[in-house]
Amino acid sequence: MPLILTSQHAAHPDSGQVHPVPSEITPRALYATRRQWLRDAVLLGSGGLAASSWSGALAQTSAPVSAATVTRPGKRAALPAVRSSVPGALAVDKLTSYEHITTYNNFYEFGTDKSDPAEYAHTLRTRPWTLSIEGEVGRPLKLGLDDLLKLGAMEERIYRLRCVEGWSMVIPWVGYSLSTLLQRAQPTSRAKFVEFISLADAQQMPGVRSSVLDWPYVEGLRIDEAMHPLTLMAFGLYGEVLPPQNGAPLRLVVPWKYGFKSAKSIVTIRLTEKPRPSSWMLANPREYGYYSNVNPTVDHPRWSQATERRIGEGGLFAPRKPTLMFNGYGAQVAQLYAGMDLRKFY
Ligand SMILES: Nc1nc2c(c(=O)[nH]1)N[C@H]1C(S)=C(S)[C@@H](COP(=O)(O)O)O[C@H]1N2
Ligand SMILES: [Mo]
Repeated sequence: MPLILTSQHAAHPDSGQVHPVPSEITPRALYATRRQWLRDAVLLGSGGLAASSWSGALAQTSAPVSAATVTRPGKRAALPAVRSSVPGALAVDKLTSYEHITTYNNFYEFGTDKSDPAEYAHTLRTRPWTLSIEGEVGRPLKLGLDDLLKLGAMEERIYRLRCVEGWSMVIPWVGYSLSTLLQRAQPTSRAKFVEFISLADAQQMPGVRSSVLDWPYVEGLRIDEAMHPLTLMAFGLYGEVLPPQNGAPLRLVVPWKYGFKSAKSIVTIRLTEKPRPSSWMLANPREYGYYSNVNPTVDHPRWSQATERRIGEGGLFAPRKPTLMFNGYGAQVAQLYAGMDLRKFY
């Protein structure tokens, strides 16, 4: 039943409403269904079904169940969302647990151990927060967090995340397409690339005092990659606002690229005519490229990329999963790279 839920407001991404708004043209029956589903989601969400019931629920229904229904009970502010209708946005893989997603992190601004962000990121102040959209835009913007939260209809997206280090997770994000945000700033015809710059404040981020990377953390996409509907501006996960260790209050998620492309705690988005090298390219150009599309046939200089370890599924000796080209999103994104040698343009 709920599959039709988001198609309508996907057509109105700038409705300015966090909650979906019924359009006048929605047939009454569909609208009723939509409202009922939202009520169910809210009820189940506050009831706090355990994440482990996810696979069971999947087995019983033909359509994937909203992760809003597996929201953790009130640990952080709820961020209501409807399931995305963007093709490929709802992976049916078993969800990684909230515990794993929020305790096994890469966020070097808080240290380089996987457990450092969960331990230290509580010092991140996420309010007030201002995002600046600048560069090759007709309308430069400075947006506060409350404006950002209202700017697009919140969708749930279930994405695989593949880290270049060879592990992966399945994360139910909440957010809206980055294109919704970029369109607001009216990119000029010279806007060919988009740069994402994370906060770098040594007062709040102890890792910024180390020279492991050149701060601030900078990542980039080609404009067509940035405008692709799968490219997500995420504000939450598991139906709640992002915890700091996952990049609160807003972070990028580009599911077909290695995880490091998905910059956390973003303060500036700059549209440019020329690409700027990312922090990882500057740190080690031999190991990290600009595109960094997930590609099982192109090995990292120090390890194979053919397989991955799904965090939380079995111990160290559990069989590794084969890594999929474009992390399994090829049907949606392969055409962005038509004619390019993906071994060369890593
Ligand atoms: N600012 C910033 N963004 C970052 C990182 C980082 O160290 N700093 N690490 C990246 C890497 S390597 C990965 S795999 C993902 C991890 O996201 P997660 O901790 O939410 O799973 O964030 C990416 N974004
Ligand atoms: Mo990563």
